[in-house]
Amino acid sequence: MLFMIRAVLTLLAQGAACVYIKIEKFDKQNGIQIVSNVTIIETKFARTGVECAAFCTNDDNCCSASFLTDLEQCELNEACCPKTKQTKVAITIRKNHDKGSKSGVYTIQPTACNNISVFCDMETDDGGWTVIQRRFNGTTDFYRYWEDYKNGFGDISGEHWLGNDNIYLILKHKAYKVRFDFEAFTGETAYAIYDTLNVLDETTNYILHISGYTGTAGDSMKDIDGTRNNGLMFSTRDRDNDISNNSSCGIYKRSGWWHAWCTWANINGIYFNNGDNSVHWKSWLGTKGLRKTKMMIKQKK
Ligand SMILES: [Ca+2]
Repeated sequence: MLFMIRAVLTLLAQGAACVYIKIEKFDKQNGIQIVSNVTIIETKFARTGVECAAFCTNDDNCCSASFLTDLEQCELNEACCPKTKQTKVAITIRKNHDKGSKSGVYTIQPTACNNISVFCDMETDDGGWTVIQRRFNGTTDFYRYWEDYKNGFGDISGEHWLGNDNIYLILKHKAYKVRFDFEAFTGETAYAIYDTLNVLDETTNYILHISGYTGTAGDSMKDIDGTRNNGLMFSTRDRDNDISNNSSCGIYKRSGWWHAWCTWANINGIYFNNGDNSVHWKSWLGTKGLRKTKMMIKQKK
């Protein structure tokens, strides 16, 4: 058998219609979920935490599930398959821990009946990171319009933008930090972590809140004047919400971003370019184009 089956429990008690368990298909050799086909191959119903636990306990391939006793909700944790218990009021059922610690595509449920496929990075910085953006070979065009950035684009298991609506939904209920990872074409690497990240909904044009930099790449969440990208709206080539009166940063930088005038953090720029519209993190290597970028989030402890 080339594949193994792993159950991922995403149960919610908010109305019976939303209560189910999904069993998803994984590649046995590398632990990556098979997403090209239909990934949900079986759906079961559960009414209580005991039932939730029993499903997982009785299934040799079950990874983990948790039942929140205060909310009477049974769910997969907000982001990636948990390595550690997230809350004192949760019963966590966890088995086959090694299977649950592989990077790959997982389905998460930030709100009832709202599933999002995400790539989980389980290796970097203790794992458990939900990837928002990833580039590593230039095969996906990032010079896109508002609707594309709103809904997300690319291949979740490859280069992609998760989508502003999805980012908003994930960040909505709990506190998150964000990590950026970079690799130059020379092979050098650097990272930047911001202790706080939040993104508001589309009615605000996805206003960004980001603060608390640490890392090795420097803080590039600002523009040439030093104006912070914090507090600003999202802009794309067809929606100019930046603070530059005489130009459109979405066009000038060839990227969707929370542009000020415009940004030092142009990770959605043009791949294989150098200069103002390249994929760059200016505080690290200026406007030299980068080979790999990754933007990912994790719940704060
Ligand atoms: Ca403008």
